[in-house]
Amino acid sequence: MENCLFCKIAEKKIPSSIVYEDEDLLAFKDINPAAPVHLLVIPKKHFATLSDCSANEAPLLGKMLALAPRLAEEAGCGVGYDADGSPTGGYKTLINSGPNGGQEVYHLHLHVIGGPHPWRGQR
Ligand code: DGP
Repeated sequence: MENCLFCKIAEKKIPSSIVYEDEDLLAFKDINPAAPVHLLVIPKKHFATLSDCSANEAPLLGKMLALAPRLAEEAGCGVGYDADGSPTGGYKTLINSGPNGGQEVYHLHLHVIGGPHPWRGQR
């Protein structure tokens, strides 16, 4: 889509630090990280918001979500378990939708945010 920042990133017209790519998705580092690990997963196809996706997009949305643990693991913030079985590490997955949802870039994206950060423990 013309004049969409993340479409331009997906088309490599604007540079980004890409960590993953396949035929449907691109993942790259957020330019303004909120934590030591802050990645964005986008579909290459343009959807302005999550609300612009229909049920037909369920496989694509599932693919985006399923990529998050793999990227987190590779970035060193995957969920692990102590010897006593307590969970360690971890990351937050987040999709902002619309102005009241805090969305700034109107191309669907999933945040993957890992490491100690101000939101830890908050919902
Ligand atoms: P959101 O508020 O959910 O729309 O988040 C948009 C994110 O996009 C924000 O965390 C900063 C990031 N961002 C904005 N412009 C660029 C850019 O040009 N490159 C990269 N890598 N990230 C960007």
